[in-house]
Amino acid sequence: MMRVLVTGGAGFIGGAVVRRLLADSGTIVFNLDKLGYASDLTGIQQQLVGSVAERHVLQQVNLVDAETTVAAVQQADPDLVLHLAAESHVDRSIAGPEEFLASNVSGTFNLLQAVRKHWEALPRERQEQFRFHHISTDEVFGSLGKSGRFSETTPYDPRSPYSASKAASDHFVNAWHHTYGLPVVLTNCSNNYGPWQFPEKLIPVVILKALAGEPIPLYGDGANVRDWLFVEDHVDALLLAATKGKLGHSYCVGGHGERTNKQVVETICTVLDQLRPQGAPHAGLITLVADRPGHDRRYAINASRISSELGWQPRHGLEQGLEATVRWYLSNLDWCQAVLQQAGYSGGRLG
Ligand code: NAD
Ligand code: TDX
Repeated sequence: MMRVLVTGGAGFIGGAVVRRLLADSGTIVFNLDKLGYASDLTGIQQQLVGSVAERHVLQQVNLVDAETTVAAVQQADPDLVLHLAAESHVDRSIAGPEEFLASNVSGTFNLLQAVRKHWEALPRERQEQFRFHHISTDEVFGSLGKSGRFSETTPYDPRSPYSASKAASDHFVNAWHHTYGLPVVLTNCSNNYGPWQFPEKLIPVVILKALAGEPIPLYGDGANVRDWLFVEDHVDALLLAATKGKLGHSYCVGGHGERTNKQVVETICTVLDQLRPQGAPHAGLITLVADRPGHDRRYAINASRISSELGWQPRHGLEQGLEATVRWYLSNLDWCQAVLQQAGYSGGRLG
């Protein structure tokens, strides 16, 4: 049975990866996570029925602690590592950048050292099959003007504490490949959305504010552009890249889902008008608020490498994915309240 170590498996995307691995394959999953404010295991626990439970091992570990990280990697004894653990919210990185340096840079460094030690000690056959997949973001490439798209050859130009920390982690991963021969693959993905996303990111914030009849905060002029990808489509890409991607290569992943924030927010409001009519259109709640400092204007991805080399395509269009997401949140409002309460976050402006 293949042994897979997923870091950040109690988070939004890592959780989707863990659920897919448990559902689709004969893998044993070691789920390493510090169990921070954005972590929640409800979706995974719903799946731990019968023998599936034996294929999920939770390791509560903070990657900032080098010794515990080494021990966790040794216990997992992995054939494949999917590294998703990171502080992920740009607004929080503006308010408190230290945690991003610690988790995203030192945490990745500690994991690389622990994984290298493990990989170097593997018997030859397992060593040749072993892979380390680092999950990164399109934000490392900076901000686009009106035209053009990011690709694997775009120079790095991170502009927020979050993206600077992710860029640094990408460089460490590449250095461990070039210097020590560690077999790595990287992916740089655009904005994800879908079920189980902690309600601090744009899409769940908009849904919850609209349902509460509260102002929906749109930063700046609302014309910033993101390239939205449904989280399950990202999982497809990650598992392909992790298992079939060329070693030492990176792959850009995007949803062909470029929209302004205003368009996204208005679409959610229209879906809510149909599913939860409240007398007046929800769009009346949209309120322009002070811009995010250093707010990147536009992200867009050219995903032709992963598409031509690995045959990946997103399966969900944005409008379809957004409607499914709104329906999911409407059915899981208790979960939203529970995770917000546990995190001690009341939905106010961050950053
Ligand atoms: P998330 O915040 O929902 O989850 C991250 C998880 O990592 C959390 O459970 C957290 O506890 C864990 N973690 C953080 N620091 C840790 C540490 N020091 N030790 C152990 N665990 C730690 O984030 P997400 O949206 O699921 O993002 C996952 C990864 O994907 C991140 O690396 C992020 O940079 C990347 N990414 C996210 C998006 C997106 O749109 N959400 C897009 C592209 C790339
Ligand atoms: O209340 C809001 N109002 C608003 O206008 C929030 C929370 C956000 N925004 C804007 C800022 C961005 O232009 O919406 C856009 C999306 O914001 P976020 O959901 O915070 O995502 P973003 O900053 O684009 O980063 C996300 O995508 C790339 C993830 O959080 C990162 O982890 C990932 O790397």
